[in-house]
Amino acid sequence: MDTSELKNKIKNKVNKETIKPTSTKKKVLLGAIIVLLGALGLELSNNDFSLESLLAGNSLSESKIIRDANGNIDFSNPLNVKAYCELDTKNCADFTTQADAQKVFEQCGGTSADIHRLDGDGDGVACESLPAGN
Ligand SMILES: [Ca+2]
Repeated sequence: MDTSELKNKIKNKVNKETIKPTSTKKKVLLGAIIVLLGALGLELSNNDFSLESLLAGNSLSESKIIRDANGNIDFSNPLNVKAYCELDTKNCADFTTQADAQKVFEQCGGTSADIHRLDGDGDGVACESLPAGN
């Protein structure tokens, strides 16, 4: 092995080692972007996943919203409670009726655990400003 060959070998090694961290960072960034776009896609396509739950690091299955035959969120499933009640993700504007808001408010623990702050005045009635519903 002559000197120039050795030089080249060292040069290649140095290049590899200087490039590697950057390319790993890029991969991680790209991965993060893909995950975010994927999560956004789930949200936009109105699939039953809680984006907020995903972003908080919960898995896809933990973030899935399970509904009953009538399309209502099934709070008997603990995963729904996790996806809906562990983070402040809802406002009164997210509900069509007071009854819907009341349901989430109560399922998430009512007045003592009003994570979404749906009952600002603390009287146990969530989102009084919304139409009653049924
Ligand atoms: Ca209230």
